[in-house]
Order: sequence, then C-alpha cells, then structure tokens
Amino acid sequence: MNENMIVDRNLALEAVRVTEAAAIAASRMMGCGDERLADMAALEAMQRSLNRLDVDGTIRIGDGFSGESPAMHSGSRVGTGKGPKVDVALVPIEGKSIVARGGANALSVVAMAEDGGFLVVPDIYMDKIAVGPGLPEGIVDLDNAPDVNITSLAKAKGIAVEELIVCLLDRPRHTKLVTKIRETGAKLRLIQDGDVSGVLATSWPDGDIDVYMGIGGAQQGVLAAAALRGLGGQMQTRLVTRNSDDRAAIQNIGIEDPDRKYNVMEMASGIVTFAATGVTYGALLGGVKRQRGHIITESVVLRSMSGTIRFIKGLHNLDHLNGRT
Ligand code: VTB
Repeated sequence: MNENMIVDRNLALEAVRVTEAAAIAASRMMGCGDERLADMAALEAMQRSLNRLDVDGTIRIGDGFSGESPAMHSGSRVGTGKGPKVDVALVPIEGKSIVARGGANALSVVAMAEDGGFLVVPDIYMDKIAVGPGLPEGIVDLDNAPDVNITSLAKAKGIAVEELIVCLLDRPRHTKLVTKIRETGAKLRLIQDGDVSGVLATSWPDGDIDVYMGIGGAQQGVLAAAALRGLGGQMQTRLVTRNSDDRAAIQNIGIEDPDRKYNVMEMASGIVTFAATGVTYGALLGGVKRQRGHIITESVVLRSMSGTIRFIKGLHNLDHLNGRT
C-alpha cells in the first residue's frame, strides 16, 4: 500500500466527522428564516473539525461572507499542517435556504483531493448534465438538444421516454428548458435548491432520477463531480458567463477558455474522498434528528480509489455534545 492509499483511507473516516459536525450545527438553525445564520453556524463547526485533522490542507472551493469570521475562502489553510498535502472543497450547507425554511434535502458536504485535484471555479453559474453509472460514455451532451439527450438516454436504459425522470432547479431561467422537456413526455422533478443532491440522485444506489439538467452553482458542480468519482456517474459541465463580472471572475481564476466543457475527471482528478451528511430530511440521507439521548446523523462516504459507498449512521451522545461529560 503506498502512502497515498493510506492517506486516503484515513481521510475517508475523518471527512465524515467534519460533515457530521457541520450538519448538527446547521440543524439547530432549521426554520430560523435566516440562511446567513444557518450558514455561519455550519461553517464554524466545519472549520473547527477540519482544523483538527492532521492534514496540510488548502481550500480550493470554500465558503464564508467576505470580511466576516469564520470564513474558509479559496486559498485558506486548514488542518494541523502536520499531515499530507490535500486540497479541500466544501459547502457547509448545500441548500442554506432549505435549512432556513426547514425544507428537505439540505446536505453538509466536504471533498478532499490530492494537490491540484479540483477544478478551481469562481462563484458563478455552471450548466450541467449528469446521468448515472453503467451507461455508454457520452450518452448525453450539453450541446445536444434536450429531446436528443432524453431519447438517447431512454433508449440506452431500455425504457420509454415517459418513464424517465429529469431533475432540475425550479428557476425562471429554466422556463424554456422545462417546456422542451415536457414536450418529450418525460417526467420532471423540479427542486427548490440543492443541486448537488440532484446530481447525486442520478447515481445513488437506489436513486430514481435518470438525468439532472440545467444551470446551478459552479462550485456545487465541482463537489458533485467529486461525488461522482466515487459513485461512478457521468457529468458534463460548462461555466455560464452572464456578464463582464463573470468574465472577469473566470479570467482572474486563470481559466483560459470560458466555453470549455468539463467531464467528471477534469473537475475532480486523482484520489478523491467525498463525505456528505444530511441536515434536513431528504431523499438520499435522513436529516439530523434527536432520539433518546442521542443526536442521529446519516452520512455517506465515497472513495474514488475503490468506489466503495459507505453509509454511516452516527449516534452522538447528547450529554457529550453539550459538554456535560
Ligand atoms: C444551486 C443550488 C444551491 O445555489 O447551485 C443554486 O444547488 C444556484 O443559484 O443550493 P441560484 O439560487 O441563484 O439559482 C444554491 O441555492 C446555493 O445558493
């Protein structure tokens, strides 16, 4: 076993403690009506547990309001600095607004990769299309019309188009896309927020989404790619340049071709570890709940090296959590 493998195995176990801590903190803010408050609580908890890890970590995809503490922006260092060099991508709450209104499917997410493993993207939009594992490479393409993607996918899966479920964010920017999808006869699942879980659902062991489409956060796209390295699905993405600010952000970050299409490997390469914990109840993972002296968490840990999918249920002692033991 080489050093990278040992590092990866240990990180897989540690990464989940980071998302558990953030999810527990975020869940206390469920329904608080203020997404900023919820995010700060999760961010603080995530930062605290990341800093306990024996890694020399650099955040590549981060979070935090500028000028405020805590913040874990791209370039910030995390970990004790003693261990291996890793790049970190995180979203303390994927679906802050979900937590603020007490909705479903909010996750706490962290991914770690070898130095240089993540595509570094600005906080802008990204067009995405994702399908599950076991399908011919390139079965869908961002440059195809939606009906072409939907019919080829249905054919490859051996199902009728009418049986296929397409997931996308419920946003005015998708009005035309939604009309085109409806014209094919396919089913639709319009989600409020949380497009990482939308992409994951295409490749989840018992997920019912056949294809995820549409425009969401670019940083969420990289996190979703990290997960697909473990789950085995396909995704194609392209940054969306709406105006001169977006163009400048893309340029500043050092991306030469703003119209380039990326696949999963180009967004998350090398050895990648991904962990997510449910904050609120969801289709993929249960949310944080309280039960007889414990706080229960449901998480998943994915390792790109082996493709192992681990579901981890945590029973966290309430007395200990509250500092009484
Ligand atoms: C999505 C969603 C995120 O941002 O990426 C979305 O998955 C995209 O931005 O949970 P808009 O809300 O502007 O459409 C989030 O909602 C996070 O803010």
